[in-house]
Amino acid sequence: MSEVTIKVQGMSCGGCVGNVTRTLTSLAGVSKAEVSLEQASATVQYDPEQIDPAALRQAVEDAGFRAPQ
Ligand code: 9UX
Repeated sequence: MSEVTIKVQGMSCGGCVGNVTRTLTSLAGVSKAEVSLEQASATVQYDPEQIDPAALRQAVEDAGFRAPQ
């Protein structure tokens, strides 16, 4: 299992945190996601054989948020 912290911009309330958390944890290979509104970030535990940080960022973007590198 690997861990990465990605930037997540554009979250404005706890509902957004829930949306991003659900988006990330629904991905195959993701076991845990800790999303912080204050830090504008998400720390994700994932299986590097199934998914990578670029795909995590793309999923966040597809959910309507910004995930710059
Ligand atoms: Mo809050 Mo976010 O009212 O996707 S849920 S703005």
